[in-house]
Amino acid sequence: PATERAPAVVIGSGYGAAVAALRLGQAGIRTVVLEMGRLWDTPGPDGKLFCPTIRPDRRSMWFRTRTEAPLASFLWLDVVNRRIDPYPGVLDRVDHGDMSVYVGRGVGGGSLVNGGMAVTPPRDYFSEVLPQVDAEGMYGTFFPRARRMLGVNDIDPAWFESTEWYRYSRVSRAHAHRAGLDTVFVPNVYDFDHMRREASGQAPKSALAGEVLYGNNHGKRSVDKTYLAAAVATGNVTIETMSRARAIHRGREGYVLTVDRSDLDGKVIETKEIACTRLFLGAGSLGTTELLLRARETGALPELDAEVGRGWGNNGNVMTARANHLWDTVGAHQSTMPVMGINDWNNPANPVFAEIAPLPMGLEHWISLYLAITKNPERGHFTYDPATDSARLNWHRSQSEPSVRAAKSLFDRINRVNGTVYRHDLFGGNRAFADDFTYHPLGGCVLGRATDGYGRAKGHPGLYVVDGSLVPGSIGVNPFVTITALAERNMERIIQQDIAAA
Ligand code: FAE
Repeated sequence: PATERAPAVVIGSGYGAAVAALRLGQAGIRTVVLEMGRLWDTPGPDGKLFCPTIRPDRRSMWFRTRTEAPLASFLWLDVVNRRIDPYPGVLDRVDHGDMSVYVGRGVGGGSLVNGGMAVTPPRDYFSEVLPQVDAEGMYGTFFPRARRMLGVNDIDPAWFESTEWYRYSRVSRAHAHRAGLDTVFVPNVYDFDHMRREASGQAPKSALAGEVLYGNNHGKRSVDKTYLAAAVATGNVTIETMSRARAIHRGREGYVLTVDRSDLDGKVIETKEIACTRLFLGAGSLGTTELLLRARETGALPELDAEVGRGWGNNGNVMTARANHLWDTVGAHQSTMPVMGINDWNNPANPVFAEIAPLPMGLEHWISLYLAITKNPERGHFTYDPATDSARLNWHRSQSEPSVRAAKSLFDRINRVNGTVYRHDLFGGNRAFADDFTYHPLGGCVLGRATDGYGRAKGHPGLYVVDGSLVPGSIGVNPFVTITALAERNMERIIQQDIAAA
C-alpha cells in the first residue's frame, strides 16, 4: 500500500488524544488524528444526530444486531434492549469473559456517551495513586486548565432544590443523610443553563429527554466541541474517521502505521500506511494497550517494556439499585446528567464514592440507582492472542469481590436505616450488584512503568501514551478530568523537551 507521511499522528479522539491534537496543532506541527468511529455531524431520518436511549436504533451501538444496555431488564422483563441493524453506532461493549467494558466510538470517544461528571480526585488519593507526579503542578495548573478547556460548570443549588428533574437525587440524598453519610455536588460538562431552558420549554430537550449512553443531541460539551474543534481551528490538525490503526512498525525515522478505512457497513475499503516521526496513542485503555501489546508480541516493537499489558483496573465500579417505599417517589422526570455523589471515601474500612445515577424511564418506578466507585486493589493483565490478533483481558469474577463488599457495606447501611431493600431484577441473574461491567477502564500502560514519568513509551523514542491507560487502575472518582489534566501535563513537557528543543 501507498505510504503517506505526517510529522505527528494521534490514534483515537477521546480525552487524551484530543489534548495531544490541540497542543501539537498549537505548536505548529501538522498532525493527523485517526478515529475508528464516525464523525457525528449528520442527522438521521428523524432530524437528530443521536437516537433516544429508550428507543434505540442502529446509531446506538457499534456493529450489533441487538442493543446491550447495562440494565438488562426491568421487573425481569427484557424490555430495555432492542433489535437493531449493524452500524458504527456510538457505544461499544467490549466483552472479556468476566468483565465487559463500555467505551465510546466516534470523534470524541467516551465524551460522546458518558454522563459528563467532571470530578477532580481528592489530592491525597491522587498522590497515593501517582506518587511520582508533582501534585502542586497538577492542582495548581493542569486540573484547572483541563476543567476550563472541558467547559466544566456547576448546577445552581437553588434550582437543584426546586426542580422535579432532580427529585431522584434529593430522595437518595435524604436516605444517605439518614444513615449519617455525606453527599457532595458534582460538576458536569453539560451546560446547566441549557438544561434550565430545557426545563422551561425554551430549548430542545436532551438531558431532560432521557438522552445519555447513545449520545446527547444538545447541551453536552463533548470534546469534539471543545478540544478537537480548537485543534482543527489551528489549521494543523486533520481528523480521519472510520480509520482504525491496526499495526505499528518501526520506520526509517519514527513509525509506520497500518490503517484500515471502513465504510458504514464495516467493510474495509482501503488499507494504507502512514509514516510519522512521532506517534501519540490515545485509543483508550483497551485500544492503546492492545496496539502496544500486539507490537511487542509480534516483534514489531520488541523493546517495549514488559509492563505493557499490566496494571489494569475498573476503578472499582459496581452498580446497584434500591427499592424505595411507595411514599418516596423518585419522579417520572429525571435528568440524565448526575450532579450528586455519596462521599464515603475517607471511610478507612470501605472507601466508596457513589454517584447517584438517573434511571429515566418516563414513569415512576421508585428505584434509586447508583454507580459506586470503590478502592479495589485487584488488577488485571492482558495477553496477546495470535489466533485472533487481539489482546485478551484476564480478569476473574473473584477480583470484583472487594468492590462488591465495599458497596454492600455502604448500601446495607442506607437500607437498614430507611427500611428499604435492593432491587434484584435490573442487572440479570437475580443479582443486586452488577460487578461484571465497567465504564471506567484504566491502566494497561501505566505511567512510570510501561512509560517514563511523562508517557514516553520505554524503549521507543517518539512513541507516547496520552490516555486512560496511564492511570494505574483506580482514581477514586469518575476519571476523565484526571485523564485530561494528566495529558495536559505530559504534552506540555513533551512539546518543550522533545519537539521545541529538537
Ligand atoms: P476514550 O475516550 O475511550 O477514546 C478512545 C478513542 O479511540 C475512541 O474514540 C475509540 O473509538 C478510538 N480507538 C480505539 N482504538 C482505535 C484504533 N485502533 N484506531 C483508531 N481509533 C481507535 O479514551 N467518566 C467521567 O469522568 N465522568 C462520567 O460521568 C463518565 N460517565 C461514563 C459513562 C459511560 C456510559 C461510559 C462508557 C464512560 C463514562 N466515563 C465517565 C468514562 C470516560 O468516558 C472515560 O474514562 C474516557 O472517555 C477515557 O478517555 P480516553 O482518552 O482514555
